[in-house]
Amino acid sequence: MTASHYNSNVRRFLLRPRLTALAIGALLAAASAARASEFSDDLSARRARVAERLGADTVLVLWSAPPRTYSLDIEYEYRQESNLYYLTGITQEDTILVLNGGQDRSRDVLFVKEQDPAKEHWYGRLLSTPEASARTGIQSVATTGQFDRFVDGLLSRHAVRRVALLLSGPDKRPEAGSAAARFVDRLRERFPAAPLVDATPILTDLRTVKTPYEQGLLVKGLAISSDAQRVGMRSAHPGAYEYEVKAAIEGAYRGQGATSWAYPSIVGSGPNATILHYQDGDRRMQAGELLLVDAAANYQYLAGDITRTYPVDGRFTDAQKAIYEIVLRAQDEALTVAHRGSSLAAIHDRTVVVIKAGLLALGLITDAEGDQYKMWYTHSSTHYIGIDVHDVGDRTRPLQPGMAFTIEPGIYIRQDALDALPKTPENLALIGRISPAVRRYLNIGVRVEDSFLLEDSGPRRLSASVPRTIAEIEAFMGKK
Ligand SMILES: [Mn+2]
Repeated sequence: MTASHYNSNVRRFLLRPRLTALAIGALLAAASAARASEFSDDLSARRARVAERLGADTVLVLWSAPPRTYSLDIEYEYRQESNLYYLTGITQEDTILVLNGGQDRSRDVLFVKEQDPAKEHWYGRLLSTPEASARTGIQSVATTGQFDRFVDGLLSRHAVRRVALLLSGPDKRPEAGSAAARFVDRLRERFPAAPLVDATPILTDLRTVKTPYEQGLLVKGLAISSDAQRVGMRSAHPGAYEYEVKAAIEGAYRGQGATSWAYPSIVGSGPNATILHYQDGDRRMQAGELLLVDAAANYQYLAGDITRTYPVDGRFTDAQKAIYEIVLRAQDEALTVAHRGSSLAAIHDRTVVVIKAGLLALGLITDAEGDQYKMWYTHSSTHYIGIDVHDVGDRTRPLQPGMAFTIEPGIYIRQDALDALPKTPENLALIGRISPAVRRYLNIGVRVEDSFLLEDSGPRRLSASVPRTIAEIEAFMGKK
């Protein structure tokens, strides 16, 4: 073996791992670019729409949500700020987006946390700047440490006359103590007159109509949530604990790739079904009771929302049926007005008409004209869904295809509702008249909720596979 052989062998040996690593790196980059492309295209289109609304003289700056401490050195699961996620798809903390109004997208910059092998050993991988660029479709990506210097340059440019931020409260300020608030203080030092604009209405407006990409995720996420609701229905039986049903449902989400709930699961049996946001989950359910389950998954930052109420032993009692049928009818009738041009407010109003008539017929109210029904129907019956489960959007805005919302009427018969009434002569007379009915339906809580996507052909029930009518529920639970 000659020296040159030796050298070339060593070179090959030394080079091979490097080439292999490069080749793998190239493959990973290509694979992630391919996976991300549909998403990054959609993100790019979202940013273009926001930029158009901002106008060419305005620059938008958005910050990631701060991490929240659970206790001592443990943090809550990180949740990205919804608007930043909407425009970047980035779920890391310490992320900042600078979006320029108008047509020119080349000056947009994303700032991400600098990679750090020591921290990544403890807390997981951070995106490299090329990865962040591929994921978001933003050409210029820098590290967060470079943001301050970038801002100095940005603000010295004459072309930027207005700065758009997420502002809130009556005096339209960034959240106190936030990175945005510190930014505004700095801005004010140098440019006391720089006008601040609230970007919230633009983002709210755009987020209200889901993009085709978001619609696909909603459909998929609701399929997972629907399956989980059916799993929950199968796991309920007399003697089971509420937490068993909760665990079965949340296990089903995670087993199908939804990383978490969209909101903390509500699993309430018997009297707990009348507690709107019941959290404990430690009660043992009994035959003859209803179980109310309000639970859905967060799937890739899109939230579903489903509620079913069903008898623990699989058979509704007559009293339970009477209440259930009113709630079901309210949802069915509300759906008939959930069409293009209608509004969430109109959907809710229709549920009120049906529930008032039903409560009057059962003797639970004496007057369907006024607000007596609010003793038993204590919440709004519809909200938008999206990145947030109670998603942003104007409730009076005319519905159009691409909007997603719930319809969720409910009736909850609680002694507390009567006890809390001021003891006026009118109220005492009312209590006297409705007491027999209240005793008959006491502690029954029923809510029926589905998630809908408005399509060209009308509202599509994304949670249609979860048994809903009395006959469907009894049949499902009879052969589970
Ligand atoms: Mn809801």
